[in-house]
Amino acid sequence: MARQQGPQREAIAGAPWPEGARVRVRGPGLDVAEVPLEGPGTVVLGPVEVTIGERPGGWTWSVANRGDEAVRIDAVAVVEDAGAAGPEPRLFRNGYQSWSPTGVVRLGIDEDPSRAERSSPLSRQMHHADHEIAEPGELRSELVTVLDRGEGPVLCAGFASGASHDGTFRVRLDGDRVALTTEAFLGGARLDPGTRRPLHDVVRADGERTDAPELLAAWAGGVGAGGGARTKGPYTVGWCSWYQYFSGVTEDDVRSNLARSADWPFDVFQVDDGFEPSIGDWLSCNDRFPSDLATIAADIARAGRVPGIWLAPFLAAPTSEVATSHPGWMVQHASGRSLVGNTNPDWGAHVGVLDTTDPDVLAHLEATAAALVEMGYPYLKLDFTYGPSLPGRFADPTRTPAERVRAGLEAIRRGAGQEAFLVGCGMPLGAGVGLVDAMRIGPDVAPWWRRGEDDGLVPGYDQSQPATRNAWRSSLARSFMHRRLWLNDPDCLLLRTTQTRLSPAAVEAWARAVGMTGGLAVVSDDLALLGDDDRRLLEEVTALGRAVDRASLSGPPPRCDDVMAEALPGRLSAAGAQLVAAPGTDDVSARLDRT
Ligand code: 9PG
Repeated sequence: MARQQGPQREAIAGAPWPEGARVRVRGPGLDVAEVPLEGPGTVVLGPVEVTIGERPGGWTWSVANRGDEAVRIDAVAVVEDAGAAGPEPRLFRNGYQSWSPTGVVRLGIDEDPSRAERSSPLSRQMHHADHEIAEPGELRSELVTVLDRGEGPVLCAGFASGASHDGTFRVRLDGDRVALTTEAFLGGARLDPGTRRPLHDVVRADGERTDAPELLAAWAGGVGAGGGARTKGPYTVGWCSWYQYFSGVTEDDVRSNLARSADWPFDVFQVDDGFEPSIGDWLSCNDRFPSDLATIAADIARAGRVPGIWLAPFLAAPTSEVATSHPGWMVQHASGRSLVGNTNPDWGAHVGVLDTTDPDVLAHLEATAAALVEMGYPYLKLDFTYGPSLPGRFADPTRTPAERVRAGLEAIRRGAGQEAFLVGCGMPLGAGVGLVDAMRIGPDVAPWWRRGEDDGLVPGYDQSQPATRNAWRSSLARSFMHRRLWLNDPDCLLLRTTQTRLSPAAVEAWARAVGMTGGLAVVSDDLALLGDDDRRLLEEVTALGRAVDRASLSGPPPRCDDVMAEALPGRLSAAGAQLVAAPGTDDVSARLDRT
């Protein structure tokens, strides 16, 4: 039975409570119909009560359990008619984590990647808050969206935070109307009798079509300010081992590059995946690294660089020291088998996930981060951090996926200390705000623009795969996040013109794009392959990067001018310059114009 109370419908400054809106809850055994709500107030949905309040330009909300038994909540949602559809309706799709497909999508034409034939459960779990397959015709955006109905003003809608739960916007055409669902995603978190869970506010703003980048930047500014975003770290130039040596990296590779780096302007020197004896065991090395981690850090520091190291803190291989000594720390899947956090042949196939709701696991993460900093690594690249968001049996079933990720990150921050520089990667974006200093905002670059033979390898999710074209797409589309939520990390520069399938034009175009983001500028080449021209290109794009970064501190972040027009955008404006690029299927070229 529906009950309505509270004030009558009132216009909220900037955006009234959506007329005709309905409230919905989902969860196991929660088989209750949607309930209309005329304005701020409380509605009852079976054992659950949802209370909506006003806030300028949006609403506040909470969910409570009025019953005598615990309930599990998958999602609480507001469903509304978002107006008439005009020609070519579309939305800005923000992917769930660093690598997830991001960019404008067209209603009635594009499909949610989960709907691809043979899309894998792991892909769906990695790349969305909700791993269920989307409804036909439904497009999703996580945390924030801009909806262009095809006529009239555009609507920017976002969650004010992603710290305690995820937020998903679901949009579809309903005849000649646009239907919008704003969903607080709790992932089956248990709500005990008599308890209430506050949900993150929803904030909305209308604007002209051409205002989309400014609306996104304003949303990010608000979320960052409200979430204590770490936005004051230094502009950073560095070197990283991954995109030259991949998992086969040796200590010799690191040392030979360090020896050649005297003329290079690197602040940070970062060892990536490949040093560890096993995924999960981060404090020692495999036999390709005869020295210990502390010795390598000391030698990097002696060369005048900040030592950096990669880890996937929430994952553990079944044969790792951590998993074999603490089998109870590994998350089980509902089937009773180990939850699979990733499948990677370099890691001995399947790796599991640590239970970040277990206080012993959190103590272990804190101690691991503290030990790495103590060994001399104040720069930590935290990868595959979506792990604890996957659905499984966790020790504390009251925690949402976002809270599970965040608890792990908080433990790492406690251990690493406030001075450490943490880079998020494979990270659900909302969970990282206030904890990471920099965030990978796109998929991996690669020594190719697009690798045709990869198409269809990961059905539905080709855009998340390593390819410079994929990094390009997301890094331009998410440029507005820079120095609002963290420092953007668009992924590495690849400057070499041998041992690569990137054309010289593509090498230069990507380097300029990285510069125009104002974000981290990390080179990932064997320095023996590079010459004076390559160093001049790095100097050119880091000078540009510093100028863009400085402008983003005192003014707006870089503006992706065609973010709502092009699925693969090519325009980025900042600090009196504009990147004008022609990103194509097989190659890219770009020039810089003064504006
Ligand atoms: C190390 C690498 C590098 C790189 C990271 C990350 O979807 N995938 O299976 C997938 C695997 C690896 C990957 C991204 C996605 O790369 O982004 O910079 O650190 O791990 O293994």
